[in-house]
Parts: sequence; C-alpha cells; structure tokens
Amino acid sequence: SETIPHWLTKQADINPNQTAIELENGETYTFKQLKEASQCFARKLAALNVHEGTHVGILSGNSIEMIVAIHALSYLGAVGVLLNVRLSRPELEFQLKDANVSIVLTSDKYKMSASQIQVSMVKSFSEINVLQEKYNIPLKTELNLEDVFTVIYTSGTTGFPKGVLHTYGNHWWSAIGSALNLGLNKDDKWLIPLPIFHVSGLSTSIKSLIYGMPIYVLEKFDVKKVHDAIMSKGITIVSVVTVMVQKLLNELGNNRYPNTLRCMLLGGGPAPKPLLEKAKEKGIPVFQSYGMTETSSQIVTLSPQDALKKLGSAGKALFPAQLRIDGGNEDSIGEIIVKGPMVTKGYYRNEEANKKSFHNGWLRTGDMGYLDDDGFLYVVDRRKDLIISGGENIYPSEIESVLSGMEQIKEVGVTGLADETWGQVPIAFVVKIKDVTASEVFSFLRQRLAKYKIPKEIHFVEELPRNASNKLVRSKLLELRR
Ligand code: S0N
Ligand code: AMP
Ligand code: MG
Ligand code: MG
Ligand code: MG
Repeated sequence: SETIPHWLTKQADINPNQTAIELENGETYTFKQLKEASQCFARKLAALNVHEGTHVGILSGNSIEMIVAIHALSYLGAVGVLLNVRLSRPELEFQLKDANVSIVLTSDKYKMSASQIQVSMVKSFSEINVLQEKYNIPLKTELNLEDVFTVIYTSGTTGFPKGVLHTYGNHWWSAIGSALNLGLNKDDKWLIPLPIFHVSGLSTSIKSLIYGMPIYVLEKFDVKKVHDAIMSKGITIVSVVTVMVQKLLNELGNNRYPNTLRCMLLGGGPAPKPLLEKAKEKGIPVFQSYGMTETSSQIVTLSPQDALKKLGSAGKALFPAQLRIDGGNEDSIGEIIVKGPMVTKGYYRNEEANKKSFHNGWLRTGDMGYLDDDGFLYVVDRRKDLIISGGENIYPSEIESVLSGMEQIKEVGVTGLADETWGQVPIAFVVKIKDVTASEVFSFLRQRLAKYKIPKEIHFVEELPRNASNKLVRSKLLELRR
C-alpha cells in the first residue's frame, strides 16, 4: 500500500519557520510550532486511550486548538468525525452513534452542550491540554493513503445523514487537483471563513500542510473581518458560499479589492447569474466551482479567464478527476457522475447507500447537468429535493419525519422556497389531526433540528397534493401557499 511521509512532519522539515497559521488576534504558528503542538496533543490524547482506529468526534468552531486536535489524530492513526456545531442534540447523537464515536473533543464554548450528549466521554481542548503526555507510544511518521482520516456527515434523501469517509489519499489528491488548477504562488495566503467541520474549511487546512502555505483562520464568518482581511492582510485566496459573496459585495461598495486577491473560490451550491455579473463588474476573481462532501471539496472549477464567456458554468473537472453526464446525449441533461482519487470510497457502514451511489468506480452525484460543446459543465438541478440554505444542506424528509412524530399532526410536506438571503429556505405544509398552533410546532422542532432546518413558514392545509399512487407531489406544495 502507498505511503507518504507524515505531511505535517514533512512540511515542518522543509519549511520550519514558514507561517502555517495566522489568527484574527494576530497570533501566528510556524509549521515547526504546529507540528510540535500537534504531536504534544497526540501524546495527551494517547493518555486518554485514543489510539489507531479510534473514532473521535470534534465539536468546535474554527480555532487553533481544533486544527491542532485534527492533526494530532493523524499522528495516532485515529479518525476524526467532524460535527456541525449548528446541529441539535438528537442530530448529534445520531451521528455519534452511527459513527461509533467513543470520545468527543470540544472547544470551551460547546463543552456545556456537549456534556448533555449521550457518548462515553466529552473533553474540552483545555481539559486535555493539562494532561500529562504519554511518551511510550509511537507517533506516525508515515501516512497510508488508503487509511481513513476524517468522516463528515451529509444529509440523505431518507432523512438520515450518511458518514462520508475521507482517506488521506482523498485529501492528498484534492489538494493536488486544486493546485494543478489554481497554481501555487510563493506569497499565497488562503483565508478560511468557512467552518472546518465542513470539507470546505477542512480541505484548506490540509492544503496548507501540503503546499507549505499560510492560512488565515477566522473563528466564524463575519463580513467585516473577511473584508478587512482581504483589504489588508495579503490574502490571495478565499473560499466562500453565495450568501457570503452577496454580503461582501455590499461591504465593498464602490471600492476594489487589492490585486493580491487572485481567487475567490465559490462553492457549496448554485450561484445566481446576476451576482456573478456584479462580481465581474467589480473585478473580483470569482472561481465558480462544483463539489460536494463526497468529492473532498471542489472537483469542477471555472477559472476567471473562462468565466467571461462561460458565465454560469461550473467549469471542467480538475486533473485527475473525470466527469460524465449519465443518461443524456452529448448536450442534453443527465445525471452528473464523477470518478477520481479525491472521491470518497463510500459511506460509513451503509451498504445500501453505497450500492446506490457507486457503479464501476463512478459516483452518482444525483445532481443534474449538461456539458456544452466545449466540455464545460452546467449544473441545472440539484440532488432530489435537496434544499441548500446558505451552503447548508437540508432534505425535506429530515423535517417531515420529525414533524410526523408530533401526535397532533396527520401528515406533512416540506419544500424549498426561494429566499433572497439564503438562496432557499424550507417551508412546511401540515395537515392536523388535533388542535395545534404554529408556535407549538416551532418549539417541537427547535428541540430536534438545527436552526437552519426549521421551516420559515408553516401552513395548515386540508390535504396534501398527491399523485394517482398516493405519493406526495412536492412540486405542487408551493401552490398551497397563501
Ligand atoms: C453563511 C453562514 C456564515 C451564516 O452564518 P452566520 O452569519 O455566522 O450566522 P450566525 O451569526 O451564526 O446566526 C445568525 C442567524 O442565521 C441563522 N443561520 C446561520 N446559518 C444559516 C444558514 N446556512 N441557513 C439559514 N439560516 C442560517 C442562524 O440560525 C441564526 O438564526 P437566528 O438569528 O434565528 O438565531 C453559515 O451558514 C456558513 O458558514 N455557511 C457555509 C457552510 C459551508 O461551508 N458550506 C459548504 C459545504 N460544502 C462543502 O464543504 C463542499 C464544497 C466545498 O468544498 C467548497 C464550498 C465552498 C467554497 C469552497 C469549497 C471548496 O471546494 O474548497
Ligand atoms: P455538500 O456536500 O454539502 O457540499 O453539498 C453538495 C451539493 O451542493 C451538490 O451535490 C449539489 O447539489 C450542490 N452544489 C455544489 N456546487 C454546485 C454548483 N456549482 N451549482 C449547483 N449546485 C451545486
Ligand atoms: Mg452536505
Ligand atoms: Mg453572524
Ligand atoms: Mg452544501
């Protein structure tokens, strides 16, 4: 099997004094310091019996402690299960159980809420930092590209999320594919305003090690902080979702970004054409991209040179990925299928989903699109019923199955409504069986679902639109909206 030297040890060897991480408070860490901190944290985790193959949950906003913890896992051969901090307790418990997590690491901010979760052990980063290091354990000097490093859950059509497995090889090839497309510059500094618990943020923190490139890490998105960083911190690349571009454009007003900004990598969902046009007018180098958790970040990217004539396209598959349209002619619409060493090998312990999604080494994305005569991809429709709100995914079935559990409710249908801020938001149509108010429904939902999944509107209706075989017709729900 294929091994490479441990990527952080290697970078610390080549570029010990190069900046690896820059924080908003001005603190910086070199690759040597990052390596030492990560190895030290690994030895402390070992004192808690975290070892090769242990599944470790991580619940944290972006921070140096979180990044150190993630790299520490790689020194032990442990697997990081990255948790979305916006999830409700039942949603977290599902993922922790499904992923066989035995210990959860949290920032101080999430320690309290995490200690209510049913899991064997919850430790904050600071609780681990005071432990004694365990010295008689061997830290990894090599990484096996086939070993699993991280698991990130993604919503599924069935209402239950699926754990996407990322091997070291997936992350490695994702970083290489991106570099072959964007090129590497000596002065590159990549800003992460996206959460590291998503592959969007995580992948950048791994690119840092592989490229020897500093990253500028924000605890969370804040339009002013992102704007100021681009204006005055020498940022060359920044990853964003659509709602962030909208806010940044407002903040920018009639100003211009410095020429040092060479790429604003836009992913995580569709981008409205008017927004892309406005960004183009302001000279912002937006790179449209298509990717998903399963592809370990962008797998298709459009460069600004092509953006002029191909506005709205997601671009071409990165080297060495392949992309095809399944079930369509050359220029007709079909399912987007992808293949390549950055594509996940599958979902954790989910044979059914794996059988459905993988055929002869190709991943069926479920998204619909077409290629134009020059081979550029246009994504025309997302996966079945998937709602994307501000870069977060929501399946109607997740909300429907929770609401069906409310005794006053007979049946429910959820669909997406276009929204100026978030792109789309979920709204619900409910048939009651007993008396219930909208506010009772909302408070039921708040205990069970992440806030961004809570429908923005609840409509009580007499019946739901169904077809001849009595199946809910989601596309007709919006007609019931008053
Ligand atoms: C957009 C974000 C930053 C909004 O969060 P913000 O402003 O921090 O909100 P809060 O202050 O915490 O809360 C304010 C109110 O807003 C609600 N809320 C928060 N987020 C949402 C949301 N998404 N939808 C609806 N409502 C939301 C809060 O609940 C709160 O409500 P109230 O006031 O009622 O309490 C944040 O949502 C965010 O970070 N989104 C982006 C997430 C993301 O990273 N998505 C991408 C996932 N995809 C991938 O990782 C694969 C693709 C990929 O790799 C990629 C993606 C993008 C760019 C590059 C790449 C790449 O290929 O490298
Ligand atoms: P996630 O795994 O959360 O990143 O969600 C990935 C999904 O976002 C994809 O399967 C698509 O449905 C959607 N998506 C990503 N990029 C684009 C794009 N450029 N245009 C339209 N939809 C996109
Ligand atoms: Mg997802
Ligand atoms: Mg905010
Ligand atoms: Mg998404």
